[in-house]
Amino acid sequence: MFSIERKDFGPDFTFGVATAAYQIEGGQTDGRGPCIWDSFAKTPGNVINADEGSVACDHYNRWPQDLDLIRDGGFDAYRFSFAWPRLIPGGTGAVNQAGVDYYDRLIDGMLERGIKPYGTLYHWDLPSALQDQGGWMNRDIAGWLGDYASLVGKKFGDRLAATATINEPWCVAFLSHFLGVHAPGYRDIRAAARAMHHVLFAHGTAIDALRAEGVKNLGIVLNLEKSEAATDKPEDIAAANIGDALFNRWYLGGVFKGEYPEELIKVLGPHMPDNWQRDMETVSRPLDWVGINYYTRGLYQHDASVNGFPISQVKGPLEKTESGWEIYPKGLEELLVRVSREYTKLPIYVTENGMAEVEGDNDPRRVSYYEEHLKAVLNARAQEADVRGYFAWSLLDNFEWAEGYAKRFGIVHVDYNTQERTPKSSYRAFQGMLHNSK
Ligand code: IFM
Repeated sequence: MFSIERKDFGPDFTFGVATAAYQIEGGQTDGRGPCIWDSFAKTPGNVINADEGSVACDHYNRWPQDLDLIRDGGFDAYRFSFAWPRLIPGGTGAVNQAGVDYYDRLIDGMLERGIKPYGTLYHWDLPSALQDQGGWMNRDIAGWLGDYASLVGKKFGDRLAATATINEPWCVAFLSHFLGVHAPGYRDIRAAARAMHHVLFAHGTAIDALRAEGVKNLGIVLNLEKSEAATDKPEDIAAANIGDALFNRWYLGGVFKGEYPEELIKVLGPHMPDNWQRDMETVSRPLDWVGINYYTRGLYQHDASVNGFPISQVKGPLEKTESGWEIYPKGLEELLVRVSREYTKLPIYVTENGMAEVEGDNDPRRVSYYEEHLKAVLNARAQEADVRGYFAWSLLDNFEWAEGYAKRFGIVHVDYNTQERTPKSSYRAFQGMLHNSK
């Protein structure tokens, strides 16, 4: 049980759970096209245990049961993502009616259960046909995403409570094109510079497309970390500042100020697309809300052996989750306050927060993780950060990208042999809080 109560957050605060299409849907049938994660996962060495998403949690077929879990947990909202390759299998052009029908059923299923649909256009499942043309490295991605956004707007926009363009642009760009950890697995500064810009340019283009379709309540979901120096040496403080620029300020500055950190442009400038400056107005299109995904902090030290950005991360001393990430709720409080003081007065939603834990349905550490982070949200609100909602990551244990099914983030356990769902103590803690004070 949580010691905090729903009423501590005020009557209009939204509590939800979040998932993403590739991580739970499976259902790679009915006309769904291939995406970059299908081939990345099939390439030896990219994903632990050679896991992949063809079945995942079979949410494509089991969604009614999963929506019942959301309703019975007392949650107000469900943050899900549309699979671009399910709706437009080739990335552009022909629409897959079976995909449209699926999201119709899913969204109507939410509305029938009194759950608000929070949709995300892009949570990493880029159609392979677009990767064949350079994917996020190609400026045309803005038009491709814009056309896909129009389709989503036309078909579903009237029923969505909120719509986000991109989930975690840092992961789409840097993690996937510089660090090579996620699909398409590039480790190349030119690829990264292009993806870092195009992902935000495409976001702004998609906002325009959604608005043109009359879709309301639009935002983007940024993953932010609390970047800190490993010591108080000036060079480590400088390293933390570069880490902060790469992880946080590129995206916050781009979206809310139409500018990128100068220290990064010095390094990335030669690799940036021509005339990128002309896109900054689109990059910084006005939004209606911003989503922040928070998990941990980054601890940095100066590292002269690293090309480009002379920094590396060190392992911190705090208690860690099963992903090896330090548990640091204070970082969430500070980031929420920082975003609201330095970047925007828009409503903020914590669109993801949670932890990987060992398998089992008794997860007291996760209960306390959630409790401490919910308190951090309350502390941030007390400092005037306008936080309007909180989404737990995740409803279900699911495909954790390069970590496969080994890392379990769900508040509901999934037995991948039988697809049986079992609520964990963390689910019961939310249920207790949300039902008792509704
Ligand atoms: O599973 C991911 C999710 O897809 C994006 N945000 C972080 C989660 C945990 O790593």
